[in-house]
Amino acid sequence: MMAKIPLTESELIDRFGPHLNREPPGGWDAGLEIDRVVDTHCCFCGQQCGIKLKVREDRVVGFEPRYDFPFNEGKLCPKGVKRYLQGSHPDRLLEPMERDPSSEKGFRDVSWDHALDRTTAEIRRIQEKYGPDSFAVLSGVSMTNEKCYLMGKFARLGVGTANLDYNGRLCMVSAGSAAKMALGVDRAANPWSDIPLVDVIFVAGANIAECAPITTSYIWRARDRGAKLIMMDPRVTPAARTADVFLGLRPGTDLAVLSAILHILIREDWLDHNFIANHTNGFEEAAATVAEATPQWAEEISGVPVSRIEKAAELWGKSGTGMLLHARGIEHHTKGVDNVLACINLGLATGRYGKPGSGVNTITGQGNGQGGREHGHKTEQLPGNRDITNPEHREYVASVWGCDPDDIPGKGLTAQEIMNAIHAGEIKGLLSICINPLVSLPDANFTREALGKLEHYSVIDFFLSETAAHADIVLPGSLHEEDEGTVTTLEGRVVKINEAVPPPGNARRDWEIICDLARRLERGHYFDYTSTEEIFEELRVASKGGSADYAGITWDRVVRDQGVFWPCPDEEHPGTPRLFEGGRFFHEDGRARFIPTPWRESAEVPDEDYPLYLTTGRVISQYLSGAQTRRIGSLVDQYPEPLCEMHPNLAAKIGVADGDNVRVTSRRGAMVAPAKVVETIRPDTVFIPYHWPGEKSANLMTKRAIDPISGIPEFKVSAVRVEKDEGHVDLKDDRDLMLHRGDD
Ligand SMILES: Nc1nc2c(c(=O)[nH]1)N[C@H]1C(S)=C(S)[C@@H](COP(=O)(O)OP(=O)(O)OC[C@H]3O[C@@H](n4cnc5c(=O)[nH]c(N)nc54)[C@H](O)[C@@H]3O)O[C@H]1N2
Ligand SMILES: Nc1nc2c(c(=O)[nH]1)N[C@H]1C(S)=C(S)[C@@H](COP(=O)(O)OP(=O)(O)OC[C@H]3O[C@@H](n4cnc5c(=O)[nH]c(N)nc54)[C@H](O)[C@@H]3O)O[C@H]1N2
Ligand code: SF4
Ligand SMILES: [Mo]
Repeated sequence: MMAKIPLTESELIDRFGPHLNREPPGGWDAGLEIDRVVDTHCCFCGQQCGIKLKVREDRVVGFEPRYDFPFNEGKLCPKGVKRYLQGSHPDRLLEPMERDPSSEKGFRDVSWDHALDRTTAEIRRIQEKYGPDSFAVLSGVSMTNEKCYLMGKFARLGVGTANLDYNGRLCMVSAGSAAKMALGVDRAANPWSDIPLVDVIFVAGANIAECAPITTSYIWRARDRGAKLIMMDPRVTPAARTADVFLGLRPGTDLAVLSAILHILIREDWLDHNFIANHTNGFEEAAATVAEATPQWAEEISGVPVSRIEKAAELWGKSGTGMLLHARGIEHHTKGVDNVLACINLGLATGRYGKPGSGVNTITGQGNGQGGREHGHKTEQLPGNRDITNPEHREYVASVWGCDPDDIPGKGLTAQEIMNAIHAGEIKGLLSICINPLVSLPDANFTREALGKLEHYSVIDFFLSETAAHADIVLPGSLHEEDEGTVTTLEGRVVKINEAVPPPGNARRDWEIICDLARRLERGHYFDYTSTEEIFEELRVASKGGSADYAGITWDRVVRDQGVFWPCPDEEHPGTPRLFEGGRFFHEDGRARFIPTPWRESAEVPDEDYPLYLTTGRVISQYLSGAQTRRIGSLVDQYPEPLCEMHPNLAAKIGVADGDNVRVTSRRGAMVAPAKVVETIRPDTVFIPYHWPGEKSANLMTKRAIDPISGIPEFKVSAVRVEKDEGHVDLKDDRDLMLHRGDD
């Protein structure tokens, strides 16, 4: 047997990028005549700003903002401005590749026939030997609704595995589970045009200015009208610097503060009794659960002074309109679902649903984080946000797909559980598209070990991501601008992505690759599409009657009306920008549920050996695992490497100055990063952005503990030690790990 010795990650970077794409002065399009300008949307965050791509000779050479798209009205953030540099990037994958340790790149180019046949042969071999669920599929929601829907159907009917999940498991699932449990539907309650109407805004665990930059301008419009701002974060983020009340809590203690706020609302009778009586169930149980949650108790747990908790409760309780916006700061926890339920309880107690300027909303993160979590991408879900364990739902979707309900596998494992099962040797094969788990899952050393155990791994991407570097087969898929389709923005607005250029070289559109794989698996009859619009037409039917109902949405309407908000059950329906009007929720009885959320600790809290909190997140110029933004020169220049944010008191205690290297160690792993000494963080907490791989990965230290309901990992709380360091951390050598792989 020839051992498979891949290149190490640093060797791969030397030979295979990331290289930086830099613009010449004035931009690539300076002085060029442009063939066409294509209206589309940014490929990055869930705000989906409208942009125009400038095309010359089938290459994207520049961009312009779109002033006609009502959400951003021409405003963009630094990533949107430079996103167009990906297509012409020297790292763009142009040929299918197969692992070849003897070649300089670690891979050799192969034909599409060979790459697809080997993938299907491995799917068959592994499933025959170990059972259908031993081959897993991981997918991602930077992709259009059409591709997300297709991946759900492909995993179930093409591969025939229950083990399909997606990167929203690392992102949106705590908010989604809580909203479905309490309100019966998983979507923001309001269009963003409601934000300027608020009297009070409560932002819980969201770095709005850096991660939802355009939302900042909506908040400024409310502030111009005199709206008050409450921010809850262990860091004084840029928007928090302007807050009326800043709740600077210990990571992982939101539930205590939120419970104390409900306690005060009840104590002071700042409640909407009519709303509670007519539109909700379960208030008494929720009230009983917070009976002991006094502000003094919450101060002890969270470190937030009683006076601030009282002030926040008063602002929330006494203002006319009010909106609560939350994001991963409260959701990336083993109690992420409970944290969101506690926010919803505050909204229900004050009757803040279904009215202009009032609501509790998650700020969806990923580009198609909303649409991609509706149409059967999640292991527990079928299109229209149906439930894969519900016999009626299975029957309906089977009737649309033309299969027997028994042909649709059941609920499988969630993303982190899939990686655990790979590590345990229970899952032997993997196909992934649009996800970079080696950088984005917690406990990166564990993920690396797991990847080394796979008997077969095929990946579809347009760059060789750090995870793709561990693949046996790499299939060059399509960039955002190389295909068309729809995405659903963080507001629940379905918008159109337009193709600007065809895929370059021998790269193919993602959906065509998937359909070709299905044909080779002899399941082609289910995947007989000739265009993405045909996939959308099927999605409309499959979603009909589900809570995420797209039946009345057509591509024509989406283009004509600058987007359509779901639910939209028929073509005459105007769409639904604001949910719950008239106090009607999506449960069968029309009522929302208060769900009690008793206090509990995070999975790991600081102790003598690991005395500090590590929390992780983002910076404005980088996106997610960085596979895309670490290749764009001007974005890298803005924030070239991860820095460890710490308070001057902590810096003094461990004897470091700004810029000195510190070693951050948890029970899982360690990294070295320069200290960034700032007064805007709690002295017991350090913050490291997670956009980098290898020895620069914040996920070397994070923990695989997940929320029992949503399955989201606890990215926001780890216990660490921080020391001054001059040195360098050695990664486990992945060559040793890869020697275990025995399929050739
Ligand atoms: N620039 C940029 N923008 C992005 C992205 C990106 O990668 N880069 N990604 C997009 C995606 S997919 C997502 S999910 C969103 C994420 O958007 P956000 O959730 O806003 O971003 P994060 O940085 O993950 O975390 C938000 C804040 O949570 C705080 N926090 C940490 N621990 C706690 C805690 O225990 N409680 C509270 N209340 N706060 C805590 C952090 O200090 C941080 O300021 O951004 C989207 N937009
Ligand atoms: N420590 C820590 N870890 C975190 C977080 C955190 O706050 N802290 N945040 C978590 C969150 S909220 C998220 S959303 C995840 C994100 O984690 P990932 O989803 O793993 O990150 P991405 O960078 O989006 O990876 C997407 C990959 O797919 C490719 N890709 C993008 N679009 C397409 C497409 O249309 N087609 C194909 N074929 N490929 C495509 C990109 O090149 C990239 O390689 O990370 C999570 N990890
Ligand atoms: S990353 Fe988000 S805020 Fe920035 S331009 Fe793209 S969609 Fe807009
Ligand atoms: Mo995310």
